[in-house]
Amino acid sequence: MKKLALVIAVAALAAAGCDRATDKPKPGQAEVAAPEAQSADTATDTAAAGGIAEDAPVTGAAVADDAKAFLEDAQQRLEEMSLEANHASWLAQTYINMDSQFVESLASERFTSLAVELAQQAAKFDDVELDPETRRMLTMLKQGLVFPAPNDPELTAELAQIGSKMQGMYGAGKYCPDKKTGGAAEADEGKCYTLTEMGQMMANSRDPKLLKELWVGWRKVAPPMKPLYQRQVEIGNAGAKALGYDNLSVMWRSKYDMPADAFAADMDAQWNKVKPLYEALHCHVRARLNDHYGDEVVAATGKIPAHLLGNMWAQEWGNIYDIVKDDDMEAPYDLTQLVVDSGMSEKDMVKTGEKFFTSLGFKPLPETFWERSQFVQPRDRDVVCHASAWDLDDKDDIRIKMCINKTGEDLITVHHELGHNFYQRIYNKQPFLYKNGANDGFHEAVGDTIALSITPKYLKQIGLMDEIPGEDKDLGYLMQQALDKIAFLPFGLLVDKWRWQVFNGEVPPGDYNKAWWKLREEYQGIQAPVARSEANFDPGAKYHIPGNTPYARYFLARIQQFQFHRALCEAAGETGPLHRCSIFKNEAAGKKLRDMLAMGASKPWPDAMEALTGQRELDASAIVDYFQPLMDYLQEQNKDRQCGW
Ligand code: X8Z
Ligand code: ZN
Repeated sequence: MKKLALVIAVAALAAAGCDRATDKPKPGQAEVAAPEAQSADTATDTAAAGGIAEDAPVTGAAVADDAKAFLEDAQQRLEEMSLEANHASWLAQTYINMDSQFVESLASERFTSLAVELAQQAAKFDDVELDPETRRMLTMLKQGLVFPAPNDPELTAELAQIGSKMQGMYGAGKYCPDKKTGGAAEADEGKCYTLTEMGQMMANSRDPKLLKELWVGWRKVAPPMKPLYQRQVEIGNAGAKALGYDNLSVMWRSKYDMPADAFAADMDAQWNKVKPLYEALHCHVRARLNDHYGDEVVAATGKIPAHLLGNMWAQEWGNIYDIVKDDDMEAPYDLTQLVVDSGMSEKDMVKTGEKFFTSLGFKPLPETFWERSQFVQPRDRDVVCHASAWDLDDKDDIRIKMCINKTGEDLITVHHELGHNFYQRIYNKQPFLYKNGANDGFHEAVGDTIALSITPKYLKQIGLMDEIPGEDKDLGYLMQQALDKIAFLPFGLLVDKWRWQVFNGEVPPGDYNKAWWKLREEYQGIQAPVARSEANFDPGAKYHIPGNTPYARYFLARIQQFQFHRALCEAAGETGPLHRCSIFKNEAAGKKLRDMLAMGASKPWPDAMEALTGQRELDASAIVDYFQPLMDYLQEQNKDRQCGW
């Protein structure tokens, strides 16, 4: 979810990246410049006035009170300022034009400069002994911005303008087939395709020529972004330095209640645990694609061409289930078919999601949610269609922004977005700086956790299915799930691996695209279907790069959601296999979830994890166990194949 336009600056403070509010400042390793000394008296006066005097020494017993007064004032100012920025951002994303971008970037600029000013003031308390609560809030204040600007009005304005511009370029991006050279998509002469339309075509077409054309066509949106992105990184790095971080990479990785390098190492450790599952799935999918398309299109060994996996970025492969399944591997249901057959509208899809949450004891969504959300793509203007959830006022003005298609995939995404909104709503009694997820992975995991309960049993309960299919259908169900959940993992990992290398200078602008494809090939075992060069900027064709939404959160969420699901099913007293468990209407599970979510960011994330699961760490065993029956099947299928790439 995104909170808003502040993406750039403080996303911390506003709505959520697909919840920008998610980026409110959070604690983490403080690699901040040593503070200057400041006397207690001076600190008191200046803090009460809403600022810390330049060069004033911070020492003495009264400093704790000063810090508290400073925090109180800072939170109030940020809350006020974020309101303006959030509304401007909503406008810019739902009416993309030059005026809305102008207004958004001004609001974002004001917000960033306030947040930077406050972050720098917070750093002055670095060497002072304070109670853990005050320390946590100060750290969050310092770490709140996604792209901090240095303390320079011109650079702050430039950064804000770049952010609005790139977001607009992505949102308004279209592929217009070249009529002269012709193409598979040429049938509709003169038509330009939106990303939403192309996404549907990538999901459903099995024509490799058309798929390749769309894959290449969409990526034409990105090269003009490259100089903007490069400049954004320069300014953001200067901003991170001014806050005492070596660079933005360190700052981004410092938001997880552990040192930056320990966080990166934990991500790698989790990846290593799920990698065998990914490799087995990759091997099987490649073999099936080879059967379907033949050697000319997909070789039986090596990397898989990226345009054949049912998704514009090859990040989730559920749309090619029909190619991957065995003849006798019937899935228990086709969710798209169920949605279509039920005759439900886009709004009904959201109502269905809401009902799941209210069945767990969450308050129904406010009337304004229904009045102000965007569910369908408007016909008359450009909007940013990438799904997001918003919290505009940190109280009750929550909304989602989607361009819903009546598909199973979008029904799941509705649950994902509502997870952000219900989280935002339930922690809205916390102080401003704690109105956030325990970490950003938690925010991304809530709705997905609920969606893991969209099992046949649940679908029967809500009248979408007549009978619960027998266990013989379980393997098909697990395959469908794995094509989305397991296939995503390396992509979830590599997007920020790329950004971390760009931010720390390991990858210079002249190597942006080469480094991107190196990671795509190494981790996902896929390859571009046509030659790429530095004239391309393929990372820019993925929303979260121009949209400045950190991505490690989605990798974390994929691991965490299975831990959450396992714990909630246990609370619900479910004893069967996890893939058959649904917590719909379960009071005990609902209470456990609500209690954890209500903590917001008030405690380090291991505390929140423990409250729900009894564990204090990420534990990939939940996802590995969930898919064990499928893993057994894949190993059997792959036994005479040469796997790997
Ligand atoms: O961006 C999203 C959500 C909004 S937070 C729709 N997701 C990532 C993506 O689409 O790339 C959810 C899964 C990963
Ligand atoms: Zn999300």
